Amino acid sequence: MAKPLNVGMIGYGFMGKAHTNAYCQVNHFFDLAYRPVLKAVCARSADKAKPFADQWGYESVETDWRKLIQRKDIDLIDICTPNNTHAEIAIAAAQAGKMILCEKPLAMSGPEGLKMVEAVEKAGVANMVWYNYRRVPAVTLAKQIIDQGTLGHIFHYRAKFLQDWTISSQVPVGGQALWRLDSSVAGSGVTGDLLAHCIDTALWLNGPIDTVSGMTETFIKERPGALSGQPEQVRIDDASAFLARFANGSLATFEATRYARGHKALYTFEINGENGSIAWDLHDLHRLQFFEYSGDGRLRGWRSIHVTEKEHPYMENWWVPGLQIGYEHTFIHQIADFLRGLAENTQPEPTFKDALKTEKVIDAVLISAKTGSWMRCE
Ligand code: SOE
Repeated sequence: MAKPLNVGMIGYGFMGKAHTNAYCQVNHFFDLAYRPVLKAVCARSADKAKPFADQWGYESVETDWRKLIQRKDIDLIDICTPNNTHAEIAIAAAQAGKMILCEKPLAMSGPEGLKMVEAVEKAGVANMVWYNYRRVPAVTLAKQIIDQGTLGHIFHYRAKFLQDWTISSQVPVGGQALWRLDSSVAGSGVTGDLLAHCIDTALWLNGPIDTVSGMTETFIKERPGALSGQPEQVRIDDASAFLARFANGSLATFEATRYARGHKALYTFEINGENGSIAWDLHDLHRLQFFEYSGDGRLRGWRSIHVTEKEHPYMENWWVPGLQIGYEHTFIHQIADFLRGLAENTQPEPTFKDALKTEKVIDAVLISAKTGSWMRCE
């Protein structure tokens, strides 16, 4: 019988659902020593938290996160709140001795992220950041292929995350739904929101980034304020692109925008090595494109691997070969790995310390975009 692990979730939005769904599903599909129990959900307004608790099966509701983290019956705090609240909550939760799962990006900046890393390390509590795309089976397969050296020396890394939901100048800034457009809450725009994913995956697949040269743009400089009703200045970056040099010598380009008409969440990456290449696309997430330069030249070509076989990462826990899984499963995989780590006394990645590396790249990109200089990521 799996041991209960009592979860206190702070926040109830899009990520609150994705994480809660993972807690509900994980023990049905993975054989684990721990079982998440939905103890409490916390939101400032009980009117919002109560229906969420009822719908998802949380046993109780809190309206003050400080009270939640002091509760003796809570083992793990899951932070699903906007970016500007992550640090304060995580540091207090670590001091209260709770395990912490935190939504991405870790923090508003590298220095803030460092304080979070110090707090969890001092408290010795298990911690992880929800960079969920690492746990798409096709992306994990890419990691396995790279780690076994199949691509040989890596020359290029190319990543994009394209959306189109802020093209209208009437999309307001701020408030509950649109905090991502408010720099005081989000920190940055697409750099911290979308490029954070691309950077996390890239650091995982291709190692550290040494230097970056970035550019950002805010296309719509004033928007209606969701709360004030008045025009407000927009301070986030709407689009962001940077060049990078990895420590392994490879050259990279990264791009993210919310102004790529026609694209909703087109996260793609491609890696080119001396013996092969890999490409992946979130809109077709169960496929990995793979080119291997070997064998009979007449038969060489890109293959599209349908990542649904029992041999593929995570897939033996799901349906029969050929049947796909999707976005929500990446969160289930992440919590499965976390629970396995608890049982085995290992710390699955990305930890706060891993996610801090992404913050440092983000900071360097934003400074570079302001100064026009190449920046080191340290
Ligand atoms: C933004 O639209 C967003 O929801 C990000 O915040 C998520 O992290 C990304 O996975 C999908 O897009």
